[in-house]
Amino acid sequence: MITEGIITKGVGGQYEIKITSDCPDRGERVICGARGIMRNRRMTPAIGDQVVIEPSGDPDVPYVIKTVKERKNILVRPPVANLSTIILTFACVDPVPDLKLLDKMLIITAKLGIKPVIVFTKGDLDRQACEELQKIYSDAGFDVHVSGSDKMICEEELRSSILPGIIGFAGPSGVGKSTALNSVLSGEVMETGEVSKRLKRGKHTTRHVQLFDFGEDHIVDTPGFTSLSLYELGVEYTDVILGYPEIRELASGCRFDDCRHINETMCAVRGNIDSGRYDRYKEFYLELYELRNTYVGRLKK
Ligand SMILES: Nc1nc2c(ncn2[C@@H]2O[C@H](COP(=O)(O)OP(=O)(O)OP(=O)(O)O)[C@@H](O)[C@H]2O)c(=O)[nH]1
Ligand SMILES: [Mg+2]
Ligand SMILES: [Zn+2]
Repeated sequence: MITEGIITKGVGGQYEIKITSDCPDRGERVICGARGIMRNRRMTPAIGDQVVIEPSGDPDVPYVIKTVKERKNILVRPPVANLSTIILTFACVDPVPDLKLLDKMLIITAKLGIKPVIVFTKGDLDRQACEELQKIYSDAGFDVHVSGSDKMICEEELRSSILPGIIGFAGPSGVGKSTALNSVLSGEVMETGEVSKRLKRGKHTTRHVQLFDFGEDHIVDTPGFTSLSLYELGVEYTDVILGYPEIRELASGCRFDDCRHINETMCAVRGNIDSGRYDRYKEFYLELYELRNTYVGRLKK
């Protein structure tokens, strides 16, 4: 009989697996090694991976991962496989929201086919700032929620936005990902940490990706991160528009079919969307275009 499961946690080179196949052990969590698969396939299993396991004969590590099933997607930052929905979590203050990071995440998740949901936290600290951000991103076409310690996001509210499957939190340290996860699960399952008073930055309280049951679905907490490179993640300049539904919507009004919305005449986009979002679009596009051409140029020499 084949035993299948989902990786819920990585523990020092070993993995915790929740058994999902129809057997008496369904729902149980077991410890697995990953003997051989990393070497043979040059791949590292990730939290969220569906795996086939078999007994190892070793009582300390009773199972071993035999195969990792084909992934729907893998998000490198944070490292989670098979996400259906990502909850991009940013505080409206403390720490100051890094909208460049948010827009990069929106491009990457669109490219990977993961549904983005945006949550702006700490509305209790600056309601107006949160509402302004909510307006910018909902006008752009995204599903946006505001939460605050006076009204935390709850399971019901989140369920109105997510797709079934694996739902993951992502965002910088100290924005309240673990706090929101605890609220959604109505329990203190993850430790939370203060934001540094002097630097107004999070202290990287969550150190590992961890997957929890969420009814029939699963929900994942991840460590905060501060930066990512679109180029290193394989994003092309032609992909940038994927993260900009509001540009795609207006583009049919541009004079030229191949308008890049950068400096073309009679562009229906430039000047007609949020200026911050537009500036970041242009910056990403030009930077990736430049990097691509430098690289191709170098190859030709
Ligand atoms: N005022 C206020 N504080 C909040 C809110 N949400 C979270 N916090 C606080 O912000 C701090 C950081 O919260 P965490 O949940 O640990 O943040 P995190 O995003 O999980 O951070 P890392 O694990 O470091 O990536 C804690 O002191 C929380 O109590 C909120 O909506 N309002
Ligand atoms: Mg955390
Ligand atoms: Zn245009």
